[in-house]
Amino acid sequence: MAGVFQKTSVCLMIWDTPCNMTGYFSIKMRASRILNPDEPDMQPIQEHVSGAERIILKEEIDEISTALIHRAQNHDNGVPDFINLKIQGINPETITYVPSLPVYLVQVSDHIEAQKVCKTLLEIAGISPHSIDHACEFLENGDTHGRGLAGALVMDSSSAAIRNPDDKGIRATTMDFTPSAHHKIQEILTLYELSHTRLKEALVLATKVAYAPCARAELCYSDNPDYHIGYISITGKGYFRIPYLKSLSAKGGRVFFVDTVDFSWESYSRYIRSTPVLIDRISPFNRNFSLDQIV
Ligand code: PML
Ligand code: MG
Repeated sequence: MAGVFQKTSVCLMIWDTPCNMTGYFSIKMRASRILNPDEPDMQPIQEHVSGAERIILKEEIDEISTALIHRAQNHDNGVPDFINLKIQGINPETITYVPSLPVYLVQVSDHIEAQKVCKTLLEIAGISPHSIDHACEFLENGDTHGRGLAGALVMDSSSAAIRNPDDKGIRATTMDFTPSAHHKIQEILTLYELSHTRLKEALVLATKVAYAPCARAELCYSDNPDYHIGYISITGKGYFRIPYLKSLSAKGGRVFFVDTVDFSWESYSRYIRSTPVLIDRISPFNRNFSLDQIV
């Protein structure tokens, strides 16, 4: 039956001690629905509804599982008919611990200024004008069919060549804050009145991507139609959060800029998808950052 929640699949894999001495578990939720349930003769068309993931301690599994299933069923994108929840122990030897990127809250008054700051920052990061134009054009208009990409485009920072081998976007997954860093970021977000935003999830993703082999920078416009905020992150420099970056009609998405020298899709994609990365220290937040301070 259309639009009726049908199924939750839970897949629990416990990695026993001594491998899991730190007690961390990856928990991933994906919710989708069939768009053509009343057409049994046709191939089912599955639409993504929502997804989220955390890296948590064993004692948090019950609470976070419930929260993620609740989130899956209460999303603006609609009611799912399939929810997949996967919980997997993490071998502690595979975890990379990093500090979060320093955050710069950029002050701009409109979209034109936001775009100017964006281009200046990407130039400072060493991205060629050609690659900047291609990336902005892609996030504005989507692919040749006018569609946004599920996952990110990986682009050569000088030639604008696309490194994704199969026209599919790559999703950065398996990353989070440690419990104490999580507590700290919540405190900072409350102080800056940013708790209601998407900054926390975006910062953890941008930080992981910034530490990837050959990473240079990232450009993100939210793919949520009602969210106009975007960011540039630059490896070794920070997360520059820019209001009005996205035009109202933009498709949105992410572009990861990489250096070509020594680039290997195999090791890059393995890191982006599956190396567990935990932020264990929160770097400073800087308010009222403006173009004058950049040029
Ligand atoms: C923020 O700093 O508020 C997040 C900006 C990018 C959001 C990307 C998304 O929609 O997930
Ligand atoms: Mg999104």
